[in-house]
Amino acid sequence: MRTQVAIVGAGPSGLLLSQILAKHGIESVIVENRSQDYVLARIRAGVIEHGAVDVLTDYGVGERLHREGMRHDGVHLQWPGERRRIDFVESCGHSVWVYGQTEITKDLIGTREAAGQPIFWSVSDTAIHDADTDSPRVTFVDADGNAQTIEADYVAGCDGFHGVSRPTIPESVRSVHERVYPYAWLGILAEVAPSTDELIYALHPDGFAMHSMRSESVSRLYLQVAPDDDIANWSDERIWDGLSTRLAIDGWTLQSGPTLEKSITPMRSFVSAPMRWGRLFLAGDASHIVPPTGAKGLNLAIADVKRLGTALAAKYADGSDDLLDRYSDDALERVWQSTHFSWWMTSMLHTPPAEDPDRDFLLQMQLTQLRHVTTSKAAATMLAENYTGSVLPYP
Ligand code: FAS
Ligand code: PHB
Repeated sequence: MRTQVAIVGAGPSGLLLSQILAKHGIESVIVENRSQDYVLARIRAGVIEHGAVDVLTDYGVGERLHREGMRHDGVHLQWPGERRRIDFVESCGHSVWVYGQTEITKDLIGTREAAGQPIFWSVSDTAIHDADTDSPRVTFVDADGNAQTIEADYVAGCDGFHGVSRPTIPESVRSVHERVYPYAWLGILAEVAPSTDELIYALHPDGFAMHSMRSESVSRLYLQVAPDDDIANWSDERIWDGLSTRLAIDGWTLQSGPTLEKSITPMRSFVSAPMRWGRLFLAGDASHIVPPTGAKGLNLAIADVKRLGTALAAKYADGSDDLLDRYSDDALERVWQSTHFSWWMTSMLHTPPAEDPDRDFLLQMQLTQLRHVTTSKAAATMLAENYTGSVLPYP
């Protein structure tokens, strides 16, 4: 088969790219190695930058977000004995929205399927060929076991951290920067009304904790755990005890409820450059990973595909290569800004492991940082601009 853009991966970046391209009259075919049900069941991001909300709205997949999502104008930062609020609107004039990545994926799949978008689910043996020529190809085995080939003008690698796209770029061309953190996140989805109006990020000697949400009846909460910990060690009772202790503050009570999902996610910062090789363009987690503390992963993926979609549209419209040639450098500017912010939030809010010789000194630095960012207008504005995504203009 032949198309204009072959997209590997039906996560938020692959699906949104196909939607953006379609709005510009550009055809694409998506191949995904998981089933549709598996992709729809994944619990991931929850905080959406205002610029990302504008992209989803402008490309016709924002209606339910505006109807069911929650606009948050601030965030709570906490340490033992203190909970203080940072007002985003007062600090930088922008807000964020809380709306599950699961819902965004549902909206995108619904919209693409209604538009007749070819998506091959449950494929295997995906491979990208001749990306450094004018006629790249993607080969795969479809769900029925048939070998298939897509000939395309361009290939978009939207297949996440463990995909085949990034390794298609020769190692001699790639430069990788990585930090693996000495802790992980245990996340739960719980059927209980949130006990807070806005997110709470808490530093505690026992470890970081966070209270987020998905709706007025579903909460999302996280605990810092050891990177090699096993979810089997964490009964629901132990999880709620940990959350109550770490989020405790006078005059406030955490409501607990039935756990719908629980899992442990490792934490790393990872950037692979360049994000383009010949006619292969990487977007989202295929090229970069941030620890979720800054709520940046999904937002970066959306910014990447807005930028890539616009560049491809310009190429097909008037033959100009300018935006395509600038794609990697321009995208990496936002990637590094978000990578720095996510590392800074993670370092400020997570308790160093017991074996760290500098633990006590680092904790004093973190407490000092938290006091500063919640009292200094300049420091609060720095956090607000980065958290809302207004620190850099959206592509
Ligand atoms: P994805 O990984 O979502 O999608 C890639 C797709 O490619 C997958 O469907 C995969 O199955 C498919 N694929 C892989 N290999 C393939 C192959 N060989 N052939 C075909 N298909 C293939 N980000 C935030 O902004 N805010 C948050 O609050 C937040 N919380 C998170 C919590 C958790 C637990 C996790 C894991 C991540 C979180 N993130 C968060 C980051 C997350 O949202 C990612 O950044 C986002 O899913 C990136 O989207 P994609 O680039 O589309 O990659
Ligand atoms: C979430 O709601 O899942 C969430 C929110 C903020 C983060 C990470 C995850 O920083």
